[in-house]
This record gives sequence, C-alpha cells and structure tokens, in this order.
Amino acid sequence: MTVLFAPNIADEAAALLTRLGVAPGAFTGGGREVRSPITGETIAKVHDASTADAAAAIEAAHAAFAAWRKVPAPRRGELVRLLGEELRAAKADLGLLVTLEAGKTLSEGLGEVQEMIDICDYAVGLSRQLFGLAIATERPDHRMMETWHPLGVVGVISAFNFPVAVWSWNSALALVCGDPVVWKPSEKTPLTALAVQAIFERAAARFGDAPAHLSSVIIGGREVGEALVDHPKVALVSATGSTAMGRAVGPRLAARFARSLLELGGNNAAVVAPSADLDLTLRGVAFAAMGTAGQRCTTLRRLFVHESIYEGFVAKLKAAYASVRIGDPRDPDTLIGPLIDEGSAAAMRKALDDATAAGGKVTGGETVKGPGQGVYVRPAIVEMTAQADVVRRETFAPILYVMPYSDLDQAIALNNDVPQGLSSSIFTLNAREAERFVAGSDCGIANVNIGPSGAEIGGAFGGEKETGGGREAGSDSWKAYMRRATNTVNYGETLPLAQGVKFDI
Ligand code: UN1
Repeated sequence: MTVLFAPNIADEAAALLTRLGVAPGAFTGGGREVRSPITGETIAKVHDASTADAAAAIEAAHAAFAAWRKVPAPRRGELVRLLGEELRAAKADLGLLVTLEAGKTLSEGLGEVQEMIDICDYAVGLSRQLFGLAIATERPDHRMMETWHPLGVVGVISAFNFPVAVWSWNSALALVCGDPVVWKPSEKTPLTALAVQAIFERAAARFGDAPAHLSSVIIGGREVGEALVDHPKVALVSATGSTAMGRAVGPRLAARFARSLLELGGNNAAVVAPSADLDLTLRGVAFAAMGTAGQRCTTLRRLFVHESIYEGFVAKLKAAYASVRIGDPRDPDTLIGPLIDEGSAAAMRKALDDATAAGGKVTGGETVKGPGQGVYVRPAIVEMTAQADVVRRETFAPILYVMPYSDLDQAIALNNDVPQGLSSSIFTLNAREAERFVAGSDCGIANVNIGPSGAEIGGAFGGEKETGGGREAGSDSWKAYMRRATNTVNYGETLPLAQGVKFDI
C-alpha cells in the first residue's frame, strides 16, 4: 500500500506547531537543529536557553510557588482538569507531532497523549485525596496526625522516547500537590515540549488566576540540566533516562540534600512457562519487544522460554519478526518506525557483534531502507545459551535475547541477575507459577500474561537497583511531590512528655 504524506515534514511540523499555538519564532532561526527520525531531515531550529535563562526560570517558578501553595488543592485540580480538556482537543495534532519528532507510530503517538489525558483525570481526583493519617498517641488529651504540604519547585528531565507523557506524569501530580514545574526535555525532542507548553498556557488562561510561571520549558543541553540539578530552589528533580545520566544526577542532588526521583535503565525479562497460552504470549512478546522499535525503558529485552516448548515457540517468534512491517510511522500499516538516530543503530550493531562473539545466534537486525535518511532496522532475535555480559546491559534498540530454562527458580534467578530492575512478566496458566514469579521478581513491575511494557498510569511506575528506585504516576507516588509534616496537638491542660520523661521546672 502506498500512502501519501505531506511532501515535506518540516512544513507538516510547522503547521502542527502553529495549530497547537506555538509562535513561529520559537521553532525557526535558533541554533539547535531538530531532526525528524522519519527521514533524518532538519525540521526546525529552536533556541537554546542559557544557564542564566534556566536560573531565571527557576526563580520565577519559585515566586509562583509562594502563591500556588496557598491555593486549595481541589482548586489546583481545576487547572489540571482544564489541562486535560486542552489535551483532548489537541490530541490528534500533538500525537502526530510526537510521531514526526520521536518517530513512534501514529497509534503510539496518540497513545502517549492519551496517557497524558489519563494522568490529568487521575490527578483531578487526587486533588481531593491528598490525605494523611491520624495516629494513636501515647499522651492523654493529644492528637497526632500527619499532614501533606506543597514541596517546592519540581525539575523534570525527560527522554526522547516518551517526549510528552513523562512530563505529564510528573506535572499533573506536582501541580495538584502545589508545586510549579520547570522542564528540561530531551535535546532530541524540543518541539513537542514547546507544544505542550502552549497547551498548558491555554489551560492556565482559562483557569484565570493561576500565578505566572507555574510551568516552563528550558531547552538546551547538559549545562541546562545541570543548572536545574544544582539550583538550591529546586526541591525535587524527577529524571528519566539512562543509568549513566542517573549516576551523574543522583549524587549531585544528594550532595545538596535535594530529592531525586529516578527512572533509569531497564533490562526487562519475560518467562514463557510450559502451560502458557502461546498465541496470547506471541502477541504479548511481539508488542513488548518490537513496539516503539525497542525504545521503551520497559521494552522486553530478555526472554526465558521453557525448554519443553522452546523450539516451537522460537520458530513462531522468528516468523512474526520476519513479517512485521517496518517503515514510515505515519502509515497506519507500519508497526516498527525508525530508530531515533544513527547512534542507536551503531549501539545495536555493536551489541549484535558482542552477542555473536559470546556465542549468540542472530536472526534479523539488518538495515531496512525507509524514507529519506531515516534509520530503520529489522528487530533482532538473538538465541543465547547463557546470560552473557551483553545481555546484562541495556541496549536501547530492538534486540530480544532468547534463552531456554528448565525450572522456574532458575528462570526467576536469571530474571533478577542483571543490574537493572524495572519490569518483568511471566506467561503461564499455572497459578502457583504466576504467584511464585510475582513474589520472586526483584523488579518494580511484575506482570502475569501481559508483557513488561505498556503500563497504565494508575499504578506506581518505576523500578529498583540501577533503575533508580523512583516511582511516578499512580498509587501513592504523589507523596514524592509533597512535604510530610507530623503534627502533635495538645488539647489538655498539662504537658505530659513522651517516653515518660520528667522535666518539672
Ligand atoms: C519509558 O519508556 O520511559 O509502561 C516509559 C510503558 C509506558 C511508559 C514507558 N507506559 O511502557
């Protein structure tokens, strides 16, 4: 099928940005070239913020904090409700812009905007549920409780692969919690950030009396990120990206006793047990391993298949890998879009070479001709006999290492025997196996009969070990964006001291 697209992606992006409310001066004439991975062509030139600009944005956000923290939380929720409405109105345009700038299929670009809408809805409800506990006190005529208060300016550092959703998981929560947000998007995806900022500003204008600078974007490289990490008026930095980035950011925040919320590398595994529903498993594995061209932090990278079903299942998997349509992500028939850039392809080639040297048998992985200079590859399956070093490191590309296992405890040990701990899953119809896996996996996410990727916003999202330990989105993740105060109130006429201490003057 031949699908005709706008002949020039730069024009298409400019039209979308203009419709989304971004002034043309913001994406033309700047010093930073933005390329579309679809064809590799330059589609915009944005302006970098200086470190002085970053400091000014943080000071302005800090001034906004003084006013915003006093606004009742349910009223703060109203701003996020309006943001959700504006995102609904902008969904088609923003979803396509995600596709043009990050290279995801249109269905995934739209899905990412849907995730933003979902977290807004979630945060609106949360704005009436920021509650603490009443705690039994040992003293008569006393009451002890905990209350939750706005924390301060939240810095968000996000990656190219979820260029807008990660901002929303943090910002929807931060805003209802009373915190302004300063966002440093990936250098590779500033256009979608500019669009989200314009959408936010429309919501703030409808809200009416929101303080200025509740949300701002600073575009730039490492220096701008460092400005955010080092500024004493940034109370929390939520950073999504590689473990290397987290190693740089985490200790710097710790050095000034600021909070960090880290969502770093993953090296996610799935176990296919003998009783698994193999049709369902095949679809689950295919989406988790190949979706987003293997560029999700939750992408399935390691597959342990029980030896009794190994050969048949791996043959089916290879057939699925050979058949997926790779190409322009705007084409509705495409399942696999481009890699973000040539650097990713080089990392993939290196990993496949290392895997071959370690005895692995590679199927797929070759370059595929796509539009223009875009970097397209066929996802690779690599059959390994052991979990070599290359398997234990995260390569942000569509490579699935497949290994047989003989007993579930061995598979669980292999699942855990990597430095990362984000997501994991088991395919089985055996309840004992499922429960043993869920209890035994050391990851932040452990699923049954679905792959490790594609989490909903209602759960806490994040993982352990080199994944960084942070949790975003649902459950009680909001607590990271607030200051907890324990309050003891004496409504009696004497002053009993805790632990029976006497101090009579
Ligand atoms: C990421 O790749 O940084 O669970 C996040 C998922 C998505 C989020 C991925 N909801 O795959």
